[in-house]
Amino acid sequence: MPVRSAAASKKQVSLGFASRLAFLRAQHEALLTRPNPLDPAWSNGVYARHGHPVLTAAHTPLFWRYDLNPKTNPFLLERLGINAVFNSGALEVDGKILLVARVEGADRKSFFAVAESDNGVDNFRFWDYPVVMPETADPDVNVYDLRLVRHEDGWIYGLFCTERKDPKAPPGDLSTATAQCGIARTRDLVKWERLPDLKTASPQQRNVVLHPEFVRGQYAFYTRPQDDFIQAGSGGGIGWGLSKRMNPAVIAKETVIEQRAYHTIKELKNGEGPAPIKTAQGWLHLAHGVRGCAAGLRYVLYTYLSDLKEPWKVTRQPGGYFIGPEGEERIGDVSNVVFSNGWVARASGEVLIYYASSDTRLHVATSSVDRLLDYTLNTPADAQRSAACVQQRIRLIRKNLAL
Ligand code: M1P
Repeated sequence: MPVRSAAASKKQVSLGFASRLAFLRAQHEALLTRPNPLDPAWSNGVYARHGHPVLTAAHTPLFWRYDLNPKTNPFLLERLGINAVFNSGALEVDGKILLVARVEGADRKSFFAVAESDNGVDNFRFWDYPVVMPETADPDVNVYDLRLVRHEDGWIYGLFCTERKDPKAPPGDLSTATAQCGIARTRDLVKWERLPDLKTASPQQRNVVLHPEFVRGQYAFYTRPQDDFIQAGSGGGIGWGLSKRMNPAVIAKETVIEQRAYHTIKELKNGEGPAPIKTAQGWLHLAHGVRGCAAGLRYVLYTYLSDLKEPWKVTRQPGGYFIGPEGEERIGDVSNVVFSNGWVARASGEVLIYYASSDTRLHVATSSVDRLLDYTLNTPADAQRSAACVQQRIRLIRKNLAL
């Protein structure tokens, strides 16, 4: 339709802007307030899956993405897109669940942002501003996968991966990077104090997690030494180390306590998830295991238990995976991946397990400490060989058929 005057044109534009904004706001609000019931089709008894993701790119506030001023953005275009919201640290604060999510911009850079919910399964809303994470003298190029830990020293720590271009990369190689463990602490998740990066002898580190209690009077860390940026290489496995202080944190001796193993779910890599939960039976751990297949890397989650007094001693480990990608979880930026760096054990015994799928979105599964312990203590260990697995299953079948 021809525009008859400048005034009419202006009116049309502003009308278009207002109605589009109203539409976007209504759509956003509907997403944020959508209930997240249990998935009725899921029934392994170990945990319940909730049907919808708890956070996605679309959950981020409109005012993070759009310039909402009709004068400077008359078409109401997205100015700073968000690509994904996934791997998230988690903490209960005054009865609310706070997640510190990995938010990845359309420009591939990740940052951290806090989202809050009263019940931990739906109605998550991001705080107005993302986390302003201070940098060290050697600025991070990318930060991600923050593990939140309320340590017995009184601080809330955030340990995360800090990634920088490898200074030793040959000219023209724009992908070789180094990963190390960044450390910051806070009292309120708003103001963060950055501490020096963790020092270990390993050339690279990812998935480093702070143990919530002092061990032998020292800060204790789960590490994941690796030879290069992607490959765990000759070593790998979940490591353990102590440091006298956090500023700076230095691990002189790193020991692998949870090994990778041939033809298992953790053949290529593994890594600690969130900080372990203290139970009467020992420390309950959630970790991820990675294997290679024709489709690339497959990431699944598994649990294990370690000794209460000597948390570096693994006491029990069920065979197989605990959570694997299902349905739409299988597809995303990095498909066939589930990853977790946050869970919350509530006073009621309920456990909220936050896991991301395919580096794209964040989900919640609910369980309880009792169920997770039952699963971890009573699921048979990996029998290592097909014939032994058949015998393992025959024992279960015989028991059941004799009932
Ligand atoms: O893409 C899958 C995951 O890959 C890395 O984990 P890991 O070091 O164990 O291989 C991380 O980049 C993680 O963020 C990502 O989800």
